[in-house]
Amino acid sequence: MSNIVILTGAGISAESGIKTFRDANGLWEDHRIEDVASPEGFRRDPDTVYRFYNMRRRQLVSDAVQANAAHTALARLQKKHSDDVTLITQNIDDLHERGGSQNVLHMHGELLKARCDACRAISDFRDDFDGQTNCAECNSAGGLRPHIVWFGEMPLYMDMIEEKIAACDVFVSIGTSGQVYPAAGFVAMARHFGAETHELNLEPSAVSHHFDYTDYGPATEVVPRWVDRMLGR
Ligand code: BJW
Repeated sequence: MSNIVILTGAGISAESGIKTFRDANGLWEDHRIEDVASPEGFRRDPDTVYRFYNMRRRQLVSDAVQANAAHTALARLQKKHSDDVTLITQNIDDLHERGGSQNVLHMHGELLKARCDACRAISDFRDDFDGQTNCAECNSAGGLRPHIVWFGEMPLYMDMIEEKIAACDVFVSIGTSGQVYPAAGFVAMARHFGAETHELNLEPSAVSHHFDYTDYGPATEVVPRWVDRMLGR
């Protein structure tokens, strides 16, 4: 029996052409990420926040962005491993799904979805939207916001995530800097419950001391290698 929990971050999508937060120096057009990715920032300047996510959505749906060998390797592990494989991502892109993974837990939300503050409905959106766009469910305008977990908001699926981490034998963290909580605390939780812990990243993360096994390099190299190892166990 070997249940695996995988946590991914921006580094797994870097070689697909999506900039990580650290690559961007935590800045977007001179705005701090905390300012565009927070409820306060949205209240202060909604147009800038809609523009920020519209620009990123356009990039994501363009032909320039495709799943890479790290995404497809994890989908292969999910298909071939005999026990439970839970895939948690902090990423708001859909590259795990495009790489063939199913049941991905997007703990920080999804760029291709919008949420209506008036009726709470969550709907698919591949095009731009803003404060004037009507909700497809209740038809009211002005209530749509990106379906994203901003700073200070509660990440999604936390009950299920904690349950899976408590029951896993192997916890692996891939392409995340370990600077944003609660995700950065998952490794300590997994260790506490007795799991073996693995880190795959370009460089040691802020929480690298919690890992039993580490492999540093580009995700498209280290992830397929790690998947082969897990399947060969
Ligand atoms: C490669 C690579 C390649 C590059 N191959 N690797 C003080 C102390 C502790 C906590 C707090 C605090 N003050 C506030 C908090 C809480 C706050 C927080 O953690 N803040 C920190 C900044 C200090 N967290 C929250 O507010 C969260 N909510 C919360 O805590 O609710 C209360 C709660 C309590 C108890 C339980 C549960 C909840 C919400 C966090 C929301 C984060 N949202 C964002 C933006 C929205 C999405 C978006 O617009 O895209 O999510 S922030 C941003 O950071 C984004 C990411 O998902 C997240 C993590 O970033 P990630 O993925 O690690 O990216 P990078 O860029 O940091 O790192 C990339 C890594 O890849 C690097 O290591 C590279 O080396 C590597 N890499 N190329 C492999 N080719």
